[in-house]
Amino acid sequence: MTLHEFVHEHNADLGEPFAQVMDVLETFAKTIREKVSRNGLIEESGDSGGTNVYGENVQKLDAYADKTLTDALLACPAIHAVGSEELETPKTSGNGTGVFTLTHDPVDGSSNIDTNLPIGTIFGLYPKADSILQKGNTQVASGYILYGPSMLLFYAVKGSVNGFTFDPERQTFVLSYENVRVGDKKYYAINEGNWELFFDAEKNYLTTVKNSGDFSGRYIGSMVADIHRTLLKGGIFIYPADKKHENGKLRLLYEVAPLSFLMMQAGGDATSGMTNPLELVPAKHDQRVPIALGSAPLIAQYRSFSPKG
Ligand code: P6P
Repeated sequence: MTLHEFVHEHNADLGEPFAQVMDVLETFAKTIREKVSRNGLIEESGDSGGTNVYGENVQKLDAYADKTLTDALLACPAIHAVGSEELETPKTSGNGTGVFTLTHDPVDGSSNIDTNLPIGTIFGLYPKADSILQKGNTQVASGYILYGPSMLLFYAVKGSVNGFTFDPERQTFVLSYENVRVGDKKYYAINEGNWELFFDAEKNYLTTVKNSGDFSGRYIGSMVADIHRTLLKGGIFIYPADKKHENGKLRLLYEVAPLSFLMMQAGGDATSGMTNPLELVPAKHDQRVPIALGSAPLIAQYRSFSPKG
């Protein structure tokens, strides 16, 4: 079953506008797959020499992907507004027909593209509202595209997560992971290079994890790839607050909320400090928050080390 067929059969409650958005995402994914597979040979390779609104280095692919996806969404009748990690302010379509706002991180982990590591696109879909600063639990859908050895698209709606693999012969995504539930393996994913920055809660937690002999460490440094492994195999992904990143590094609106919503629909859990990240109203579009997400028992164990836990 193709993605298009699946959406029409299983998400009819979200209507034709939802199917239109998923079609835009599939077309975008095919475009980026083309670029990623020829990195180093094309104009969109390497560093743009510019910086984004946060003063971070922008890869040419970041800028290309952001413009490509944002423009395609603004031309979609279903879209009222688009928020992008790369844009200072959201853009509205002005089409009068839009019923959704989509937030996206067009290329997450782009610093890994030059080493041929997996990178991803993250998206969250909300009912049309006056502001994009909405709680993550108002999302009607969220998901990611993973550009790896195969290209995957996973998305969640309330109560279910399904995954699709891109078939180059058919030039479309085909259902490959139905009704995904978070795995039960014990992988932990955290950048241990930040050990000296960690607060005692993380140091005590990691010491317990290592002494248990039950866990394996895995860290790719591309959030979509780390989250995808955590979803399929199980485990915990952590980007905590630390002495240098007082609110963590990852952005609530563009990374944390969509991936937490997806993990929870697969039976997993997520915590930002001691708070459910989906209950947080972003104070600003690029608000960063600490995050741990993964299988519920491992999140509960991590929470128990929090000073307030
Ligand atoms: P660090 C990539 O730059 C990213 O935004 C996420 O994809 C990833 O999880 C994180 O940052 C990695 O950050 O500090 O461990 O390199």
